[in-house]
This record gives sequence, C-alpha cells and structure tokens, in this order.
Amino acid sequence: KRKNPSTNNNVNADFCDFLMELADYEKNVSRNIHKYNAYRKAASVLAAHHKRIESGQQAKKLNGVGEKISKKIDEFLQTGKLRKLENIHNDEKAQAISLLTRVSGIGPVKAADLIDKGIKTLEDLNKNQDLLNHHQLIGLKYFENFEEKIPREEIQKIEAIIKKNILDLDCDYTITICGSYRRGASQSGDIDVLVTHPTMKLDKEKIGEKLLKEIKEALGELIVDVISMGATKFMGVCRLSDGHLNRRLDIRLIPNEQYHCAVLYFTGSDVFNKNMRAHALEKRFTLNEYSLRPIGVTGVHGQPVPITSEEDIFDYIDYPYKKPEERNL
Ligand code: DCP
Ligand code: MG
Ligand code: MN
Repeated sequence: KRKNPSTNNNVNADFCDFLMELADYEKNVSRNIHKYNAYRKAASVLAAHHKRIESGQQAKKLNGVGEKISKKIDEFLQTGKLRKLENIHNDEKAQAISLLTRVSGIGPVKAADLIDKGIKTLEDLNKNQDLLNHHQLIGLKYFENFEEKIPREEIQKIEAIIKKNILDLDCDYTITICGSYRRGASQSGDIDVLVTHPTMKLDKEKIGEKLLKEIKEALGELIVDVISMGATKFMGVCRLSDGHLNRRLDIRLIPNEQYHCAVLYFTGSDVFNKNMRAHALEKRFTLNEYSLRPIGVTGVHGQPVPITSEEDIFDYIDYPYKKPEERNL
C-alpha cells in the first residue's frame, strides 16, 4: 500500500516513486522511522515542485532534500536506477517483509516474527491463520480489495449514505470525512470519518460508546465486517453495493472540545502535520490530534486553548491558513 504523494501532473514522479519505495523499506524492513520520514518529506517536496529537477544539486536547494538524497537523484539521473533499490529487490527477506506488511494489521515486527517461523507468502498465511489476530485475518481476507485505491466518486456516494444515516439518527451530529479525500485526492487508500455530537464532551466516554454503537447499527448493510469497536473508534470494512469492492472504513467519535484539532490532524498529510507541529513548537505551542496548548516559560504545558474552527489553530500559531487541498506538504 505505497502512499503516492504525486499530484496529478507531477514532473518529478519518477524520483518520488523511488523515494517512496525507499521510505517503505526503512519503515518495514530497517524499522528506521527517521529515515522513513526523511524520504517521505523529500518525496512530497519534489511532488510539489512544478519544475523538473535536472540534478542532485538543484534538488538539494529544496527544504527536505539533503546530501544523501541529492546523491541518489544524481545516480538515478545518470544510470536510470539505484544500486540500493536493486539490492533490496534481490533481498528475499526484505521482499517477504514488504509483502506481509501489505496485509492490514501486520506491522514490521509481526512480519519479521512470521518470517522467522518460515511464513513468507500469502499462501503460507492462509495455512497458518492460527497465528493471526482478528484484524490480520480481515486484512488477509480482503487483501486484494484493500490494495485497490478508492475512486473519489465512490467515496462521495459512501459519504452521502453515512451522512444521511447518521443525521437521520440525530441531526445534531457533525460529520467530516478527512484523510486524503478531504485534501481533494482523486483516489484514497481508506475512508477516515470523524463525528462529534453536542453531548459528546471530554469526560463522557460512556456516552461515546453508546453513540458509536448506534452509528454502526444505523449504517446497516454498508458495513460488511468489523475489525474493532471501542468507545471512540470503529475500525471496519464497508461496501457501497454489490458490484463494488470492500473498503477500509474508520469512524472516530471525537469530544466537541477536540473536534477541530482532530479534523486538522486526520486531514493530514502526515508531512504537513509534522511541519505544522514544528512551527507550533517554534511559537511555543504543542499541537496534537487533541489540542493546542501553550508551553510556559518553565516548559510546563498550559491548558488547551479554546478552538472554534480549524482556522483558529492556524491563527494561534501565526501559520498561514492552508485549505485542505493545499496540505499535501
Ligand atoms: N496521520 C499522521 N501521522 C501518522 C498517521 C496518520 O499525521 N503517522 C494523519 C495524517 C493522515 C491522516 O492521519 O492524512 C489519515 O491517515 P491515512 O493513513 O488514512 O492517510 P491519508 O488519508 O492521508 O492517505 P490514504 O489515501 O492512503 O488513506
Ligand atoms: Mg486515509
Ligand atoms: Mn486511515
């Protein structure tokens, strides 16, 4: 499930592709999250650059491209390939880890554990289902479906059904589909739904559990499988109708006070979030999916500031407002 930051007319798409492949390798095989982030950041800055990069030198001028990545760009421009990637492609264990981590619910640690037990293919997984938890079994069951991106038009139809059913239940609900869909992507990997309700306050987890169950029931036949169902988070599988594929759907029930921070966070992109959080820190605020809090002179975090819109968050930290479509880096 490689994430492709490439926008529609990305003249640097070939660089982005190899950087994203290297990113996945660092995340799943080397388990080096810093290198993973560095490759993703470089890929998204190149994807957003509308002129074709002609040399490593040129690339290095961009914020997020350092010496090592600039050398790789030169190697790629000169030879049309990368030795590092060739080596990865010839490494059987690395290839097996890359395959197994494509199963929803299987992370790098579980994949390595399975490979130590001699399990390397989907066929092996099918024969050893006793080693998988419920989420991983669902991931295996829908492996091919989950590999397919969801066209925007399909999410629009699913959005209409979700909104109608939840608002029929209670018209005081607020519902936002976040993720790449909210950023305007023409296709998405999954569907990230955020919901809040006036009665849903921070200290009312019990209410959340009841509301989330009602919401899940209200969606009826749209839901075809449940991965997990907590007090505030539903993870599952949905299908628009007979001829459509099964899709990953997450629904989060957010307390009122935290709704805008959650919408901001789950709209992403993850690279955008990192950049915005870094800027917040410079302005002595901590920003996360729950709140924005000032950092006092002693370094102690203050109480969350009251927030009534996404724009408020940008205003507090003097960050130029970006529409969701402009948040790809
Ligand atoms: N997110 C983040 N950091 C992470 C994971 C997620 O900031 N480590 C945020 C930003 C993402 C959002 O959550 O945009 C949703 O996560 P997804 O993995 O669903 O990513 P997208 O919706 O952006 O892409 P896709 O189309 O692949 O679902
Ligand atoms: Mg998503
Ligand atoms: Mn998601």
